[in-house]
Amino acid sequence: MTEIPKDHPRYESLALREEITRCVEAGITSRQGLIAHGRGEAIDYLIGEKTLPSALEAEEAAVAALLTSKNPVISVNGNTAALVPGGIVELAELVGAKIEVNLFHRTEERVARIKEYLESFGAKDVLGLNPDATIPGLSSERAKVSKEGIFSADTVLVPLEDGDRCEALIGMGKTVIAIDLNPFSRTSRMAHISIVDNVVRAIPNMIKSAKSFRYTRVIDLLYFVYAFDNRKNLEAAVEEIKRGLDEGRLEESSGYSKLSIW
Ligand code: PTJ
Repeated sequence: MTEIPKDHPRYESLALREEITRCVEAGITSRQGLIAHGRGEAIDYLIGEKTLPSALEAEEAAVAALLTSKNPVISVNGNTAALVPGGIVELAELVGAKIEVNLFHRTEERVARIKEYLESFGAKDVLGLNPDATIPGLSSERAKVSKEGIFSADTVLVPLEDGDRCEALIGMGKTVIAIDLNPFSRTSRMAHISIVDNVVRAIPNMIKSAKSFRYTRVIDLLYFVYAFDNRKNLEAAVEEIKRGLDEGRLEESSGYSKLSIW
């Protein structure tokens, strides 16, 4: 582990890298998870490493969808477990969702480690260790699910997903909520509600929303869900990325170094 100085201008980003690396070493996150994390970092940089208004809107709609579902499930992979273990447990409790470990690079040992890790943050009855059902039409290891969890869920929250399972879940008639920094990914395009935000900001925002919705009527929650337009929301995220790039290019030279001979 590298000790990151607290006054480093990129402290938060570097500290997350340390955490995810630690979780690879602890057998929680896959090595491939590091590559996925780097891809996420690059896009996060482009959106200014902040929650966009469009993402906040998607996060509220997602919480409303979870709260109005009969059997909502939060699917957890190695990256999510590393980055927001406590947040997942708190959100699941607030919205009445089950937690199921579901991995692309599945090994029984890693599922058990993630389950144990989530339990150390207070999770109870984490599913995924003994899958007894299969998602039809999906050939990856992600197809292995539990009957009482993802298989029978009406709504599934899938942070850092791959497009194939997203498509398969939608094919099963489920409402799918994705958290994916990439608004161009197949997952983001396909999900019903796509949250283009870093999972480390999205989950705390969703916890806040869930608390603020505590006394909201079901009819009003449903309004949030039905009023949400995923395509429009994704377009807003792409516009924000374009704006960020333009502003970056036009920005005055402050912050840039020049060679003294110039
Ligand atoms: O733990 P496993 O075995 O299930 O494997 C998990 C990974 C993430 C390795 C696996 O699902 C995978 O390969 O995912 P992809 O296809 O690389 O997709 C990950 C998506 O998540 C990409 O679009 C990334 O931009 C995005 N992403 C990466 N980090 C974050 C993120 N989105 C939100 N928050 C992040 N911190």
